Amino acid sequence: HQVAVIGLGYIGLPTAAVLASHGWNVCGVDVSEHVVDTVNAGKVHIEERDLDRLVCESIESGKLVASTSVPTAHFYMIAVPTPLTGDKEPDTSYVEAAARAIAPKVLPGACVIVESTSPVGTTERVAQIIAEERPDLKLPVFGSDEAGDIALAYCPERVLPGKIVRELTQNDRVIGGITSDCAARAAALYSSFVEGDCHATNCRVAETVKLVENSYRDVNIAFANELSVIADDLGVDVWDVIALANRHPRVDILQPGPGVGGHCIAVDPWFLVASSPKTARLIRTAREVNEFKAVYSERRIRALVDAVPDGKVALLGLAFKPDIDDFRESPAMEIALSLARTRGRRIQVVEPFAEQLPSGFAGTGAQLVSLDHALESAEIVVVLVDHTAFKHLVPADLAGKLVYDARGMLKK
Ligand code: SAJ
Repeated sequence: HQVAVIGLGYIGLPTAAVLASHGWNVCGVDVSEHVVDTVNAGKVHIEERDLDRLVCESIESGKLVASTSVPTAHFYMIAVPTPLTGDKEPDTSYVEAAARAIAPKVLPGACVIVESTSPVGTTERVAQIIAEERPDLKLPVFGSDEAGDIALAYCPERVLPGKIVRELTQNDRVIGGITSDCAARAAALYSSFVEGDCHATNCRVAETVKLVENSYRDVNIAFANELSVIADDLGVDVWDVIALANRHPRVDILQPGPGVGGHCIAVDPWFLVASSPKTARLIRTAREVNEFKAVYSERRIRALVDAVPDGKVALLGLAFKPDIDDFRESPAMEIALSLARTRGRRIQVVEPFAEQLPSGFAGTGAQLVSLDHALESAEIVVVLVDHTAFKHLVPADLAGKLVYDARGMLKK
């Protein structure tokens, strides 16, 4: 049986490789020739634990091939980006383009699955696009039990960057069909490689579930971030407050940081806000609180930087979270860049996951240095990311220096 995975990014490529390793004949499709050539050479264009080995094995076994054109397949899986527009509205143009690319190839009996995080109603929109392009096919209709010629379902990805390959098979999945028959047909694909449970529902519920999961995390992180600002006002230690509050059996507060990064938690809540702007008040406010935390952290750091004229400033970490080499959508990176632009010659970045400073730092005078070098020369030390490589540091290592620890790493 043939599966076409449209989009070979952080979700599509691992999913294609996992499907191939479970015996499916997989064609991974991407608009980028560079991506297609890289994958066909058995290599990866993204960093993710265990992914290189899995892709290499799948290509060598002949179960995975990559192409720039969509083949005819039994299952189509859409895993393309759904970014935010400048007005904080979801941009579904890549999903719609994927639907248009699939439409000419799809045969009766096929199943089209959307995995991309999407506003509610997107799976039905994909069905509508295919219906427009293929008047010969009968499409399933939401709310009706009549079978269509093809099945359509929404099955959101839930994997954590850094643990994608493991979580792809181990997490439970939610499978939302346009009809219950559609959900059952999509479940046949997922149950072949998912060790967690597959929960069937309708596509609108499944679309909402994905947005709710990431909004839930964003709201909870916002609570921690707001607490950290309140604690500063009150002159109490937020890490002590959270650790002790969490000794209550029904309290489980997350960790404050320099803001929320990544491609999902800081984006998906806006999809809910856009769909229900008057009612999604807490979710909108949480986004604003988390965005403010980055501004607030930078303000605090600048106060230290300005307190020691000419002192070197060590910035520990650029990644959007610990032990990952992804610097995109990272509050640590934004803060570091902003400081480098104005205090460049004083800035020393320590980032074990970077071989050189990202291009944005060019011409600022900022340097990438080792942790030891930074500790020797810097008078101000800022922890932006609690990478494992920094965790052996104890307050005594920083004696005599001004310290801002956005992650509470030294405390823990
Ligand atoms: N963060 C904090 N404090 C915390 C936890 C996280 O400041 O206590 C920050 C991190 O430093 C990072 C950001 O939040 O900047 C997001 O990190 P994360 O580990 O919470 O999440 P992601 O973006 O790596 O992955 C999330 C996951 N969603 C949930 O946990 C609900 C993952 O399961 C999703 O598949 C992924 O989004 C996605 O693709 O939607």
